[in-house]
Amino acid sequence: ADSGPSLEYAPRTTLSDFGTVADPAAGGYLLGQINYTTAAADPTVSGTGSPVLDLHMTADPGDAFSELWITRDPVHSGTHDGVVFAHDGEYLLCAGRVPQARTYAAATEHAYLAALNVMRDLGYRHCYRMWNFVNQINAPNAEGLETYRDFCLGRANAFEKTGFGEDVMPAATGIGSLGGGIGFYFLSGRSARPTMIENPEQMSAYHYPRRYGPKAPKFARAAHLATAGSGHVYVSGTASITGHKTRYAGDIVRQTHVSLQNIARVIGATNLWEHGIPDGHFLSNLDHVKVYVRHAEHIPVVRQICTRAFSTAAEIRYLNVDICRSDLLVEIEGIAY
Ligand code: 3HB
Repeated sequence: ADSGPSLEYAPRTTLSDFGTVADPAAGGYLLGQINYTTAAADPTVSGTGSPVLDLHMTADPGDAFSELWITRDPVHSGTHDGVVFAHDGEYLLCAGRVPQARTYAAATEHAYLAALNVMRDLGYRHCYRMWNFVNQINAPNAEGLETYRDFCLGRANAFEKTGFGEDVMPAATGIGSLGGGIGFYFLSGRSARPTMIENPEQMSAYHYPRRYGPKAPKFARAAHLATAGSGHVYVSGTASITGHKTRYAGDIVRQTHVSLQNIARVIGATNLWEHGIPDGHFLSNLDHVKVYVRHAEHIPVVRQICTRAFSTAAEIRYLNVDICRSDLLVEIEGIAY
C-alpha cells in the first residue's frame, strides 16, 4: 500500500440514520463510525474492530445519525492513551474525548498529543481533516476564558510541541455540542499529502488577531486530497466571516448566504488553480454536508436556502448547536467530489 501510485482512493463516507446501519461495510471495511446522537461517550473499539465515537449532537433521538468511514483495505485498530484508532495501510482515523472540566487547555493538549503520537508512530503523518465538538463552547471556563479559546490554546500548544507548522494545517470543524466535554476525530494519510486551501476573502484562521483568543485556531479553510478523478476537497466549518470579522450579526439569512459564498469561493476553479489544483468545484458538487444552526427556529429558513444551493442528491444534516463565535448563527461544512 505504501509503494507506487497510491492516490487512487480515500475512505468513503455516508450519513446513515442511527440504528439502521444494516451492513455498514458493504463493499469495504469500516474505518470508523461517528454517532451524532443524544449522549456523549468515550471512544471505543467495537466488537468488529472499528472505532466508535458517540457525540451529543441532538436532543431528539429521531434526528440522530451515524457517519460511516468506509475504506478499501482491511483495518487494524487499537487504543493508545485514551485515543482509539483504525488504519488500513493508507488512511488512519483516530478519535478521542476530553471529559467535562473546569478548564480545557491542558487536557486538550494531552489528548491531541496522544492522537498526534499515534499518527507519528504508525506513519500517517498527513492529517487532512479534524472535527472538534465542544460543549458550552461560548461559555467562560472557571478562569473566565471562553471555552472555545481555551480549547484553541491547548490545540495550538500540542501543534507547537509536535512541529505541526502553518504549512500542514488540516481542514477542521470546531463547533458546539450538547454535552460530554470535547469529542474529536482526525483523518490522516500515509503517502497522500493533502494540499491546504485558504480563502482569499478570509484571513487565514491561524493568523487571526489576538483579540479572538490567546492562540489562534489552527486549521486551513479546506484540504484537497488527490485521488482518482479531480480529488476530494474537505471543506472546513465555514461561517459568515470575511477578513477576520463576523458579517451580518443577527441576520440568519445573510449569514447563510455569506457562508455559502465563502465555500463557493474556496472550492471554485479560480482558487483551486491558485493552489495548484486544476479542477474547480461548485456548491452542487458538495456532499455529506453538515449545517450547524445556533437557534432551532432558524433551521427552516437555513434549510430552504441550503436546499436550493446544494444538489438534490446531497446528504445534508442540520444540527442545532452553538457556533465558535457568539455572534455567528450558522456554519456549514462538506466534501466536494
Ligand atoms: C476550529 O477551531 O477548528 C474551527 C472552528 C470553526 C470552523 C472551523 C474550524 O468555527
